[in-house]
Amino acid sequence: MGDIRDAGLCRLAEAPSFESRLREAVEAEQLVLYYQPKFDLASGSICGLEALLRWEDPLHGLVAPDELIPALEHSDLMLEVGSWAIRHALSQRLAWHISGLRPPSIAVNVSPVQLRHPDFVSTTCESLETVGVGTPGLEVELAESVIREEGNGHCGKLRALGDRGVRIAIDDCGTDAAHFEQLSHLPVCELKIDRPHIARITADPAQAAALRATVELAHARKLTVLAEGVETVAQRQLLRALKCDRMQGYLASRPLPAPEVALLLRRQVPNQVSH
Ligand code: G
Ligand code: MN
Repeated sequence: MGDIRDAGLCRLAEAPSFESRLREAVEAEQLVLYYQPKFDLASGSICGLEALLRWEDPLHGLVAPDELIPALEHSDLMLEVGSWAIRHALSQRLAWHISGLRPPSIAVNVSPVQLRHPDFVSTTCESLETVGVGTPGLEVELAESVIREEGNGHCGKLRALGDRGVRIAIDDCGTDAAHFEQLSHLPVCELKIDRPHIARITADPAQAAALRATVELAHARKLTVLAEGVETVAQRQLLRALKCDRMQGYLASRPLPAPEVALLLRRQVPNQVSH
């Protein structure tokens, strides 16, 4: 566009028109959720789905979450889109349930902007009441940095969600044990180890040892450990040997649009039609 003179200096989200077009996209319901399955490492079965926000921008094509989320946080749209994502993911789960499938719980990424809002728990519980199917149907993923910096201040909210059967997962975790002490005060169920750490485990024995220690500490606290961004068979084999519980990544499945998830779930329940 004419007013973007230096593409190197002007990232997509900083373009003057980006925010207003994003606002229009939200109003026109152009944002969609993709779902990336989480797999149990021992059995290979699907044990969860992570909802990931996408925007099919007619001008720039698919806008990735790492560009989209900061733009939403920078505008005042994050609260609205964040609670839409929770409601929409739960409605989708309900729709799969009604069509005879047995959907696992759905994880939704929650921004610190949402977590800080005084109505976050009540809005989430409202969605669970209107479109939830049993428990545990919802998982909330919070970035490790947010938990480290302000987790203690949100303890009451996390407990209130935990009491409603919502699982809390810590996203983008490292493998240093420093934060375990803090986590022991919070109702956390799962640690998701960030992709760069998983990418190194097969080449770097020290990284594999650090992950082994993390898994042991997590299990001692009754937490599950999920490896993110698993891309090779060798990584999966090592993760099994290290007693990691779950995995996510392109090796098993990319994030999928809802109709493809339904096909995948149908294949998981071969006796489905005869019931
Ligand atoms: O921060 P969070 O873990 O929620 O980010 C998930 C992002 O990682 C998604 O955008 C998803 O498309 C991407 N992703 C998921 N699995 C893989 C993978 O195996 N490899 C790579 N490179 N990216 C992945
Ligand atoms: Mn996540």
